[in-house]
Amino acid sequence: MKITDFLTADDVAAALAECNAPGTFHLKKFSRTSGLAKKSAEEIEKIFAILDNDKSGFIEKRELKSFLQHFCSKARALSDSETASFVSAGDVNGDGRIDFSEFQNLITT
Ligand SMILES: [Ca+2]
Repeated sequence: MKITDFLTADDVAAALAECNAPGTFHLKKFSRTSGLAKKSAEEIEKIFAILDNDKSGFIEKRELKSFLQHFCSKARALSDSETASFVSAGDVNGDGRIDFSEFQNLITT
């Protein structure tokens, strides 16, 4: 299963176009445009499991680097500063990684 199975191709293409230039990735904008923000808790759980590549139960910074490639294999990698802002925006308990409830809050609020 892929994340794009939960979204429409047009919405994914629009979301990727908005952050094509390095340094322009903003998760909330991406979530709204791609439709991620409107997914149900069950769907977000499946999406989280896909992003948690090593099945640790957390999304770590190294897994975030390839975030955009889950939407298009040719998409760019996120930069260190983009992954750092991704984590700092969502990491409520300060452990340096994103758990499921943090991820859900990040993309839906
Ligand atoms: Ca992980």
